[in-house]
Amino acid sequence: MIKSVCGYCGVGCGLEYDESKLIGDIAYPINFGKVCSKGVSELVSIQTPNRLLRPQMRKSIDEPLALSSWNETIEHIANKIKASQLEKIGFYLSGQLLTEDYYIANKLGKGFIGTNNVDTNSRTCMSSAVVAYKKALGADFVPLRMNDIFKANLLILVGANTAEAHVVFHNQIKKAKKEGLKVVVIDPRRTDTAQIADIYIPLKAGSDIDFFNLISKRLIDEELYDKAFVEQYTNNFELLFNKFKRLPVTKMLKRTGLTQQQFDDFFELYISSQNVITAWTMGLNQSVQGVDKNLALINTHLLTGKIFKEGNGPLSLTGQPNAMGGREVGGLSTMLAVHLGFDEKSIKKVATFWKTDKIQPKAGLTATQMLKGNLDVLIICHTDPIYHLPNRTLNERRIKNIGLVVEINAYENSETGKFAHIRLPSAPWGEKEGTQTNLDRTITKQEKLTRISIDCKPDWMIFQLLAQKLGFADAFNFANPKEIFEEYQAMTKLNPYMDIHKADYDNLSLEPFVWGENIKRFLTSDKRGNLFFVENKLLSEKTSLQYPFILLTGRTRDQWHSGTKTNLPTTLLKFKPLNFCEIHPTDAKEFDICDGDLIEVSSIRGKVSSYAMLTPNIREKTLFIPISNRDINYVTNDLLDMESFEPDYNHSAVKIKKVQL
Ligand SMILES: Nc1nc2c(c(=O)[nH]1)N[C@H]1C(S)=C(S)[C@@H](COP(=O)(O)OP(=O)(O)OC[C@H]3O[C@@H](n4cnc5c(=O)[nH]c(N)nc54)[C@H](O)[C@@H]3O)O[C@H]1N2
Ligand SMILES: Nc1nc2c(c(=O)[nH]1)N[C@H]1C(S)=C(S)[C@@H](COP(=O)(O)OP(=O)(O)OC[C@H]3O[C@@H](n4cnc5c(=O)[nH]c(N)nc54)[C@H](O)[C@@H]3O)O[C@H]1N2
Ligand code: SF4
Ligand SMILES: [Mo]
Repeated sequence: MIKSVCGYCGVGCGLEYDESKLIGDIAYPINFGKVCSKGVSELVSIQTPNRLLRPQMRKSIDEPLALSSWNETIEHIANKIKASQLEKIGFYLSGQLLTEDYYIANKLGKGFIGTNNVDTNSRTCMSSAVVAYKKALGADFVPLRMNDIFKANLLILVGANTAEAHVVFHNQIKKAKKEGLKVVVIDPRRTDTAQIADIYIPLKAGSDIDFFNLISKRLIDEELYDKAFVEQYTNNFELLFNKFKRLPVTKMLKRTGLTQQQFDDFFELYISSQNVITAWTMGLNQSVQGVDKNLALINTHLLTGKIFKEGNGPLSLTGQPNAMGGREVGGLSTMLAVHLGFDEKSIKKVATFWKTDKIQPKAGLTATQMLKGNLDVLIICHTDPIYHLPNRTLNERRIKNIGLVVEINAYENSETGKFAHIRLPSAPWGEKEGTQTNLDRTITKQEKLTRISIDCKPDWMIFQLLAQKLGFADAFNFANPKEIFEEYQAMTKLNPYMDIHKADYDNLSLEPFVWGENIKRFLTSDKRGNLFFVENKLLSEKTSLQYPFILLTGRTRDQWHSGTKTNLPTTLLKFKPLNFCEIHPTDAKEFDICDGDLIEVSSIRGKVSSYAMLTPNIREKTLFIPISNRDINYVTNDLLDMESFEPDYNHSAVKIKKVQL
């Protein structure tokens, strides 16, 4: 029997593999034997006909791909890199990579090639939370754990559909409810998650800042905030106090679409709850004001002092299995490594550790800027930017301007593959080993369960081959993931609060390691949390007579994003439909649309086909299409938050029409 962990979502459930069967690990401290449909079927996808099994190359994307050898292909990439200017080389990584893959790619890009254009799909996912945690708490640090819900009295889930996106955590919420936890769900859709809520708040999309400011204002006006905590541990209270005096309360409430009674009912529960956790995901992060939304939420915890205490705090629910590990290693172009930035002191520390003088002193391009960067070489690994970036038509045009597009993937049916000059086959979950950090700082280990298919290689090895070909063999001579992890562990010592060096690689699959458990204070230089005054600036795309609906996008329980692994003919999955458009019956009637009708939803940028799903569970003039519809991003807008550079996926103005058959 081999113990491993699931490689899908940020919960990070423990699995046991026995005689080719996967089951939940009862002894594992995160899931205690529970798993969801995706976890148990991890192995099914290894054996699909969609696997990418050999390196392939072509001169132009108009030609078919031809088989090539590893040596020839890696040499071709290395030559292109050598002939390029540093700022014209980019690495587009993924929160689904293992820590060791991430470490090598970051070390190669930022440390040895000398380009800081090393970023990840996490930019589209939780970069708003990263920036907000840093601004408010002083570091990108999740100050509580999932199991704190068993110590809390109230859990507020805002813009998070745990029933579909963090399934096993959702089961735990249900369990905690039996022990007295109250749950509030804030979402423009009455989701499956909302079905378990004590109070469901049908907020209008895009009005979360108003909602959290209403809470903070009321706390201040009625002197219900924690004065001693605010005085001793926070900055900027005076500013907040003065600004809040002039807030247009009636207008704000109107923007949320809630009645005074709805807000008052919530506030009564809120203020009578001793221990409060607020958890959020894409409903807040993916926004042109994603950082501000996070800050408005964190303000409520700083004002009430409900942070760094058992059962309290702002809990960002990271989506991908190792987005956290990526953040720690330095997988974002806006940081260097181990949470260090591009200041002179940090660069010196990292350069000395890596024994290099190539590190550039400024942040690189973000994932959301990479395709328009006129790059010579873009290496894309474990992610599908053409599928996932907003305003797809534009991206399809832009990617064609890149001299060499290299895609490293374990499956051949991605959307980006259509634009790649080189495709390299990697070994997926089950064929490789390495570590990942789940959403609450728990470092776990995936184990190799079967042999590697034909010509595939683990991602770290592909980056190492390239590094060696580029002449950096001395710095890239790792024999296995354990050696990489141990070098990374030594590196974490450069950052005093990172105690990852205490973990034991060999023991991780039996006993995961939780880093940062002793951090019970703000990590700012003055050890105080920062309050920020933020306002809803209404910067998202606005509806009009021509485009009268707001389109929301998000997850379905049994599908993993583009579905290269989960949307398979042979799969055990697909319990839930994958292409539907939730629409309120009143709106459907206006457009003469019946349940199941084929419809077309379009924005000024493009269109997508879907099937109408009539439901009173969505607000009027709001639509929802899941991202299991691969064409979704032809429609979405490409506005970005100017601090986190995260897209505004949930607020596109669209129109709808029935397709006449
Ligand atoms: N089954 C499955 N699970 C997954 C994934 C998957 O592909 N499939 N992906 C993983 C990843 S990478 C991520 S990031 C997470 C995402 O996890 P979640 O963010 O929980 O999932 P989503 O469905 O994207 O969106 C959450 C909710 O935000 C709501 N929302 C939209 N706009 C607003 C708004 O303005 N305000 C508020 N309050 N709510 C709003 C939507 O209606 C939706 O119900 O899921 C992870 N888990
Ligand atoms: N409209 C809209 N767009 C969104 C979102 C949204 O909510 N709405 N959410 C955004 C978010 S939060 C996210 S995280 C992104 C997700 O977007 P993507 O990261 O593009 O989605 P995936 O389908 O998970 O892509 C992972 C790729 O890795 C490949 N792969 C699987 N295993 C391996 C392996 O071991 N090695 C390698 N090299 N490749 C492998 C898979 O075949 C797949 O092509 O989408 C973003 N885009
Ligand atoms: S909840 Fe997440 S980590 Fe757990 S089995 Fe499901 S997909 Fe895997
Ligand atoms: Mo994500």
